[in-house]
Amino acid sequence: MNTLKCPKCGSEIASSAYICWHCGEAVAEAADQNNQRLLQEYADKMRSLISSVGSLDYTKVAWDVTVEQYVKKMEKVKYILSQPEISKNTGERLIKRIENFIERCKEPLFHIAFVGTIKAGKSTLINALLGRNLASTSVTPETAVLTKFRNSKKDYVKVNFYTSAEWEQLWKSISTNADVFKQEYATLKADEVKSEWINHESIKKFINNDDIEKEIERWTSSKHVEHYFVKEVEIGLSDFNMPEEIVFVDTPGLDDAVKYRSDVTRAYIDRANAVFACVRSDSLTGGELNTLYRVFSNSSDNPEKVFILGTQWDSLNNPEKDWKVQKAEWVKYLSTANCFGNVEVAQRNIVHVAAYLMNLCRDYAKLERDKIKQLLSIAMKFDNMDIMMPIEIEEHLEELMEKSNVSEVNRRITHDIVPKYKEFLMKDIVSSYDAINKEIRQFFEEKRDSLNEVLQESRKSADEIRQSYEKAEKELEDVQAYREQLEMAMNQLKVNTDARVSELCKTLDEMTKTA
Ligand SMILES: Nc1nc2c(ncn2[C@@H]2O[C@H](COP(=O)(O)OP(=O)(O)O)[C@@H](O)[C@H]2O)c(=O)[nH]1
Ligand SMILES: [Mg+2]
Repeated sequence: MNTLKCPKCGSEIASSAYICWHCGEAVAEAADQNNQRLLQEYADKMRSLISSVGSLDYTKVAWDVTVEQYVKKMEKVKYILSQPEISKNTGERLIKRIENFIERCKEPLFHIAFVGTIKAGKSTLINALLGRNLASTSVTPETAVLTKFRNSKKDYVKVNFYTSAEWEQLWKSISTNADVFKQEYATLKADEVKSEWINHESIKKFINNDDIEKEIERWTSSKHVEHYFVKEVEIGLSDFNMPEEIVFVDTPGLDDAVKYRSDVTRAYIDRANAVFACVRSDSLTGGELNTLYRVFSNSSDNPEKVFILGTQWDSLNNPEKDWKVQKAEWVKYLSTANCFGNVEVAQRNIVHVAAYLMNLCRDYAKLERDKIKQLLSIAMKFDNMDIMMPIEIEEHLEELMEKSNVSEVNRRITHDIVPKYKEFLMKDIVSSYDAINKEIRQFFEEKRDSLNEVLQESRKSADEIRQSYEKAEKELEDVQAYREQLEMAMNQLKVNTDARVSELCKTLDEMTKTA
């Protein structure tokens, strides 16, 4: 790039620049007065933009100086992008991305997302990890709301609601065959309470330990009408056995009949710092593989943060034998370069789990008859325990809990993720910052190219005007010349005629004289 020094502030700028972008001084020579006026106008605008950007009130990021620098820079870019001349049509998407980035930089939170299709067993697993049933589970699709769990001194539930614009988008995205959704929405007479909850400001309630289950159910369970209008729930737990910065996130299914909700999950995969993708251990279908490929494509810098869980392992006819066959298949598909990259990591990060079995064992003392029966039928699948009667379950409880493999999932979190979470988090922020920077550069390059096109166009039209003016002038000259020729001819004619007339008169004179 050819550069020159700004005569005012001395900064180096491109020699093709019109205005110094450090101080706003007009540095180009204007062709005429009109251009001089325009240049001055833009230099004034630039100066005022530079001074407003300089005095912006930045979001404070107390936990890391580098991240704070990133936030400052992004807030400047956001301010510039928000100028009406720039934001028109194209800038808004980029502004949204920048806002999300700034938001995630505010706190050093490490999100562990549990994703997968509806009924894969995500919520049941979260309950097994939490040690109590807090996430709603059911045979019908249940988790429609992004639900976050994190450590807190006092238990609380914080609820965020959809804005009317978001609700409008959500409503439009309901698939035509979402009969169950529509039916339940009508049965619960949700439309009648809609206006009460849409645009509602967020609610944060501190709760006594025993009441928290009811409170969570009220906002997240499909049995309660309010859940339709809830966008996100955050649950603070005093017995959440993880560092303060770790957040578990239960997500709506990726095949939710309300596309808006599954899109939220899809977008969330990009935000998550580690992903536990839940797939029923008996079914790795094409659709699920596609989801897994997407998960990997968003974690390409570190596939070790992706775990594929073969859920509901106890549902296999012969869990131990059948899973061996299944897992060999999964490893084959998922050790490719676009996934785990090698067989060893795939072997390690594909883990089977039977969360429901874990929860039944955990709550054994309070189980009702039908649940005891379920537990028995699962326990009977393990030949080595030789369990035939309900009474025999009790002495094998520890063993059954170990079989559920929940402790292994827990170990992955506490051994493979927690000790390295700060390092992972910084890497994620840096790579997300780089990605946004790239997009910003691209945006401005495109903007510059399209402005250049406009400039070329207007130059071209100026040329055209000049050409047609020249043409008209030339035509005028031609007309002038023609007129002159005509005049000459006329004069000649007149002279000739005059001569002829006087000749005629002379002849007539002569004739009359002789007559
Ligand atoms: N047998 C068995 N059933 C499970 C297991 N995990 C979940 N389920 C059942 O599968 C259904 C859906 O589970 P849920 O956790 O709500 O799935 P989600 O939609 O992925 O959150 C429920 O009826 C659960 O009881 C498991 O490990 N074993
Ligand atoms: Mg769920």
